[in-house]
Amino acid sequence: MAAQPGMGVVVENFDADSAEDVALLKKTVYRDKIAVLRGLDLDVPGFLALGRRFGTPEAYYEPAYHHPEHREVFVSANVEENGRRIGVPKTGRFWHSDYQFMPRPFDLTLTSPRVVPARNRGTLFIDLARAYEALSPELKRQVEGSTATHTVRRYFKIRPGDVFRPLGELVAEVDAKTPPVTAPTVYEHPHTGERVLYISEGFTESMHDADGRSRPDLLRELLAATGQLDDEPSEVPVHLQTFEAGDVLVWDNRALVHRAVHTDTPEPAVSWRVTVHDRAAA
Ligand code: 7UC
Ligand code: FE
Repeated sequence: MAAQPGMGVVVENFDADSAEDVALLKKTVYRDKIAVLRGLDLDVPGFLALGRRFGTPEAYYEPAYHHPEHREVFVSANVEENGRRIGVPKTGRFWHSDYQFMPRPFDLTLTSPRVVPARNRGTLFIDLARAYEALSPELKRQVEGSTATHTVRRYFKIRPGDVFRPLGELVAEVDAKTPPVTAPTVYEHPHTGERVLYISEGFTESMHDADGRSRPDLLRELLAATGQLDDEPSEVPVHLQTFEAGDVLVWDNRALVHRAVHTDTPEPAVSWRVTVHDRAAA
């Protein structure tokens, strides 16, 4: 394999059957956060098999997202296939980290765009390790010992079968199935040792400081400082990752937040995703 370092490193001639290439790619992803594999030409089983080279895939908890033959493959699509709806349209149009609202977020995300619109293409990323580093000493002091609470509530998608159900009943069901998860605001990345400010505009609903006080002001200030509030200046750059149909993106989901750029025009867009845990459960 050949690669140029930097966020969004492009990798040519990656050999998924080579243990050496897999180990080198993992290192590259933890260091550079995003890798783009070119020219692999994978089908759905091949893409899932590639995911297994990086860890243990976990299927998304909502079946509406599953590929009909391979439940571990999550499908984002705004088109029908042979008159049948496959996957869910317009996913992830908000700053988030995959499964941040679950007790065990995914370590790595692999996506493969299959149909890429001509306009509004790409995915935006912010490096939360870099964001932590860029915080003022005063903000670093304030996040020390604090916790953040995450929930999917605001972005849970109404399923076709939910039509005419009372909203209160749906919200109660979402809360029962995916109760809010509280975790330290900053955690140490197991592979890089970097401190990561693990919050997102989409999923983080509240913060409590080291003394247990609710701190909506601090959460807002941190979201602004990490570049997740539009129109607020921030120290950290937003990275636009572009790709072509058939590429495979592999990213460090625990160190980044991302946001899909979706088209509002009727242009078709389809992508596959496999998410993996790269270590044994604690
Ligand atoms: O439809 C979506 O935007 C999916 C989102 C609520 N969750 C993706 C994830 O992996 O956390
Ligand atoms: Fe996502």
